Amino acid sequence: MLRFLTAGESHGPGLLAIVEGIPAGLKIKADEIDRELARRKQGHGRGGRMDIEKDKVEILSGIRHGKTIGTPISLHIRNLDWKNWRDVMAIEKSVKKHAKLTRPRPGHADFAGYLKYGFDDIRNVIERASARETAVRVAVGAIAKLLLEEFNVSVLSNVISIGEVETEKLIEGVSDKRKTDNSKVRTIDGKAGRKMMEEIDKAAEQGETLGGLFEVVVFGVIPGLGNYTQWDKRLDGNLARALMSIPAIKGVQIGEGYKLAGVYGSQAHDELLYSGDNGFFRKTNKAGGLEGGVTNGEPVCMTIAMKPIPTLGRPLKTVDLKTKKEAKAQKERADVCAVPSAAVIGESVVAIEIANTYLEKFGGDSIAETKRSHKAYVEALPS
Ligand code: EPS
Repeated sequence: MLRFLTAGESHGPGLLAIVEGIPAGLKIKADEIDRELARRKQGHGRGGRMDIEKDKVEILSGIRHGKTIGTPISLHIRNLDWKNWRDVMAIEKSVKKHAKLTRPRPGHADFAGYLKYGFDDIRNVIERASARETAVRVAVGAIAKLLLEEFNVSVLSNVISIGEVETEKLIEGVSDKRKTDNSKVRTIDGKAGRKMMEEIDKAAEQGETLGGLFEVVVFGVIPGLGNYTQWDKRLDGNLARALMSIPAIKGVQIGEGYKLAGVYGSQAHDELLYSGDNGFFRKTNKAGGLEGGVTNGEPVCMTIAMKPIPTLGRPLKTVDLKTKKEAKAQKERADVCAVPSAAVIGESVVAIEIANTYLEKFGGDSIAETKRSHKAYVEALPS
């Protein structure tokens, strides 16, 4: 099965991931990973840091002559901003004195991390709590996406709202990669996209930040991924965990989620139909492609809620941890809105979870072996 760890501080020398479980024979080019990294970096409302970083992956192991060889894949992304932080983030004891961060931002990991570790400098918390880590997770997700391509599965996203500006929902459950990639707020709805950008500019002028909603949809999945026989094999649970682990994510809905809580059962479920031409089919997908924690053959659809970033131009009240006096929360360079980037990160973590279910179900030390087993299963599915 697929597993990975990441390491690296936001302003340290770089980010690392070690990925284990990708079968041998998968074609991978660094450019394909870089393309995903570039998608994550973009978006109206990103801060100054994104002008500094290039986000190019260096592959250190696991790939030979363009193909995986079944060994752990190690990935490295350099932080180009590191050169500006050599002293503050020095590995060895620094000769220079550095001001300590002691004014936690409400909504950030600052205060909880200070209590948990007993630090006297919030810098030790924020370097790893930072969403910078997601760059290397997107690199892992890019590999998962390449694996899924072998099975004609694609994972796409679409921003549905930023602040109070919502799309008209005409595209619910569908994403058009070309349109979302061309949108600076990663939305398929051009008109709403323009309003979202205005909303972000307005927030920036006021020293504010904005969150929003985005959907992630998995197209082309076969039925039977995930498992209802044990709690930790239920795919809906694993998708929710993966998505909730993205910084600033506060909610994950599968299918029509919250709406289903308020309607009769007869209106909440997707009736099963059968025709000679189509075999089994549904007219609706309120379940978001998952029943019992198992894919049912419909696209897997999730809606994800991101809170506004806690680093404000006009900071909230806090308490200085050293003096215990009321203070304004510390200001850091930050993004005004990172919902478009979060959508790409959402695609990536979902791709990792879905790729894992393919490997769990079909196994195989080589892609050829995984594909043989997949083909046999698909051919034997009742039609
Ligand atoms: C982040 C703060 C900003 C963001 C960063 C996440 O970085 P900095 O403090 O260097 O300005 O740009 O996001 C990234 C670096 C990234 O690659 O997405 C934070 O505090 O979480």
